[in-house]
Amino acid sequence: MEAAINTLTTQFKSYAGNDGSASTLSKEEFRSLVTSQLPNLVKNASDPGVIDQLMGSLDANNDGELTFTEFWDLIGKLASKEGGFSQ
Ligand SMILES: [Ca+2]
Ligand SMILES: [Ca+2]
Repeated sequence: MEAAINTLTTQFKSYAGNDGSASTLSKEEFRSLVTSQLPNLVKNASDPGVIDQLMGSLDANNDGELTFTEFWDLIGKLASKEGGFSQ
């Protein structure tokens, strides 16, 4: 689990650092992360509408950027689904 946490935080920082705030994901950074890191778990990630909707559902404070905590909600949901856990 420590390795998984390390991967998640390292990858988040790597994508978040591409533009604007280095600690949050813009929509473009989010799209880039999802299409390259979660291509099988997020269906139709290349569809801009899918990314818009997903970003909107995760962006709790509606500032157009995802903090790690906001992004984490997606990981929790995907992991629960993958593991067959009820949500
Ligand atoms: Ca950023
Ligand atoms: Ca936000």
